[in-house]
Amino acid sequence: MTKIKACLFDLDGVIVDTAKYHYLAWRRLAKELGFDFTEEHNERLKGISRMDSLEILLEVGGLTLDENVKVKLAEKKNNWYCEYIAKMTPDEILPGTKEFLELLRGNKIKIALGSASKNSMSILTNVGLVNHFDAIVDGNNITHAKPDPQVFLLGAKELGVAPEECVVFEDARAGIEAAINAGMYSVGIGDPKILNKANIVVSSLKEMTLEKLNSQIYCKGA
Ligand code: B16
Ligand code: MG
Repeated sequence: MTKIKACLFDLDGVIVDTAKYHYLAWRRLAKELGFDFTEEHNERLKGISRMDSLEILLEVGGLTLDENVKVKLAEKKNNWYCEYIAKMTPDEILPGTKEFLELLRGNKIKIALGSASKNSMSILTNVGLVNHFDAIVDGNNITHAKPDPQVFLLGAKELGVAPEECVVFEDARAGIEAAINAGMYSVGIGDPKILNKANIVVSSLKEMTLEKLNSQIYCKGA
């Protein structure tokens, strides 16, 4: 039977809800460019890198722009986003997260972050969670975006744990696919219809227990 030795967490949508700040900043950019960007459009950006998100936004607005202009627009959006996240406090940690991280640490299970964001350090610092992680891998360390497994494989490597002993916690379909591609187990946080490839789906980390972590679900074929 497989014993889980490490847990890897996505950031946006799992630890904190920064999607709302991404949305405010992208909508502000769209407005400046002369079109509307709805919350429905924003759903398409979850878990996607900053430049890929900009491509989707420009597609929504029907705009084709030069690469150097795109880089400046992404920078502008990021500056606004950084202003929003600078005001984040520990109150914004999603329900059950801190308790679950502490439960894992108390049971000697290693913890890593595996996020596409290049702003993860500021976010974790502002909400007071940096010291809860044994390794932090984010958009600054990777060249391939989810569903590529790079971010999670690097996390497992930094922790010194084999992929088959790891569980990934993710809110995005691309993130669950990245976990599968890494040969890891996965827990979806959110809608079971969207996250149907995960081993199990819960509505928040408040529902997670050690029993669920080591349950039969993870031991299929092990
Ligand atoms: P940044 P995750 C992702 O974080 C977000 O879900 C996605 O919306 C964002 O575009 C991406 O990070 C890049 O973020 O602009 O801060 O580098 O879900 O992988 O933790
Ligand atoms: Mg996410």
